[in-house]
Amino acid sequence: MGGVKVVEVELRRIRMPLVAPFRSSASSTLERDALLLRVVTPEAEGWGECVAMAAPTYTAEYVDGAHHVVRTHLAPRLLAGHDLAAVKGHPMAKAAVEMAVLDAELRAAGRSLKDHLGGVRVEVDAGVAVGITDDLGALLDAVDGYVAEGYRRVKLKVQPGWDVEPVGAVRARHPDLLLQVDANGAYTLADADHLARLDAFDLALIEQPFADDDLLGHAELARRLRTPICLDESITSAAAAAAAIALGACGVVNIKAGRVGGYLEARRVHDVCQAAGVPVWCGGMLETGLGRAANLALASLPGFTLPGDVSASARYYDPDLTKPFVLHDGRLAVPTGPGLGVTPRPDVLASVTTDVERIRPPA
Ligand code: NPG
Repeated sequence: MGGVKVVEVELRRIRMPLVAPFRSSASSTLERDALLLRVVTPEAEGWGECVAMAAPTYTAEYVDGAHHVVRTHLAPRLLAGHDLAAVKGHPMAKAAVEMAVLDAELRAAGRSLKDHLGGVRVEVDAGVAVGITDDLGALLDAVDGYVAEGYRRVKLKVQPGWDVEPVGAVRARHPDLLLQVDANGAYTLADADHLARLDAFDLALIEQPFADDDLLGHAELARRLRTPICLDESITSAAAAAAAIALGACGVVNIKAGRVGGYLEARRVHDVCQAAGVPVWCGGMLETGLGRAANLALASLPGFTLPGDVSASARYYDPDLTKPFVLHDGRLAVPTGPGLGVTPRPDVLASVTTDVERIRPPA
């Protein structure tokens, strides 16, 4: 993102109904209230999607806050040609700005995000995240449906009171399924013996069992469990990944560009993990087709050896904002066109937009 001239930044809020509600220990969502960015350069325009949710329950960021920091601090700096690194924190807001600028630059250069990041795969295995349900029957029905659709990996959300029993029930019904769980930090080290009961189910990993700053707790748990520990919220940068790996706090890393401040830092997290022999996978944040396209580009890098939370559009949206991503034999094609390789469909975009604001450099 070196010295590109941006002449306009558009901030657009959208509200998209979810195909099915999504519930975890960190959030409960019926519709996606998201911030989109469109940047205009003399040569092209580019789209960015901010993954911050309505409430600050996953990490500290939330969509109104991200909107404010883009409008007040990031867009003016971008339009003035200044570095965004001077602004502390706000990785999801920065990632959205970077995504839009990268898209514009790559479109002007006729180069795909996949090639720019160093992607090597033309398609990636699709995984799906299944939220907490009202009862076991609803969970088993949901998992059966996704397995029938061809998903190659299932992740179950867990929390205290919803763990050993539902995970055991899914495992009994699907003995060979690539299965993993995600706690979004809902446990503490005092739960270690209880969590060790999950070892019976041959899980690929347990994701973020403890609070994001508890690297030592995760390292202790890793010594007590056979199931590999994967970190999500804890991994805020390539430096954080290096520290977590050195401490023995994780054997697997979930990479989300929004959480680490952008796709370029996400690639650096990938590089750190690959050098350490730590497998990575691409997380998801209920992205529209724009973010989904970028996630597919990221997931095409060589170190992404585990299926991620990159699902078909239909898992979340109908219609999607872009041409829908569809499963073919449990896989999704990585876009190959310039930039993200996709753009919003004007009719859908118009129908989901709740607010638009354009910022230009001061005259
Ligand atoms: O498939 O996009 C997806 C969602 C995958 O479970 C998923 N995301 O904690 O990883 C997570 C969770 C999440 C969703 C977190 C929304 C924050 C917001």
